[in-house]
Amino acid sequence: MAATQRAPFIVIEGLDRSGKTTQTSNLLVRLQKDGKDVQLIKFPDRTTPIGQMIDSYLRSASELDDRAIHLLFSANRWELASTIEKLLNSGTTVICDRYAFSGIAFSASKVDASGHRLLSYEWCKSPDIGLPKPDIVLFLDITPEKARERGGYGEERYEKEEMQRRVRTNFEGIRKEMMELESKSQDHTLVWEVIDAGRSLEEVEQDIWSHIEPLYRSQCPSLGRLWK
Ligand code: FDM
Repeated sequence: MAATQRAPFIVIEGLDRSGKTTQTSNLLVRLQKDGKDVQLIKFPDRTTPIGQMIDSYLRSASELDDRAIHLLFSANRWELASTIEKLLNSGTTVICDRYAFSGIAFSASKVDASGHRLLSYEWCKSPDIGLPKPDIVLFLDITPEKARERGGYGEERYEKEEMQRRVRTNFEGIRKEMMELESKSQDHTLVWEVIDAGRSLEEVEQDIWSHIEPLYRSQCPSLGRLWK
């Protein structure tokens, strides 16, 4: 009997109002229609006990130290890391709606009253070192102006224009660092695509598909570890 091939690990990251939720579920349906075994995991996963603490914090129903909440977001990924690995190795594609990159981009965007960064980039990165490494990150990018046109931001804690601007800049910094690391590494396994999410739903969906379909044409390498 032939060994099961590892399935692709897809991460979708994006700014508020980028259509991330719609695009993620459309991708899920498209892969299923294509006959793929696929599972969607959303971070934060608000269903676990850790996820419930995160949910309460995001809705401003509770307060937590900035470091404590950052570590909870990371712990919420670690509690699913072995499940993700098992799914991938048994041939099930995993799509994560947000992952460690959101963890850094958001926490490192927090500032005090004088605008000084509260948590350093390196500190934010460290608890996620060693998590399963995705094959592809699709970053759904939208300008704050376009987001405003789409009706502005929602009610949760980080949904403020200034915060979203800093998050956008941080995502770009993370992309650059990832690409530098990849170019130095032996395996070149991670691809990071910036998707212009200011276009129509159909155009964005097509663009996403053009990056996902090729993943199934070749064999996935053995699963890597983030920042290792
Ligand atoms: N968020 C999400 C973080 O601050 N850190 C993380 O590690 C993750 C995964 O939680 F504002 C933030 C990003 C966003 C909020 O995400 C909830 P959704 O996609 O809007 O539910």
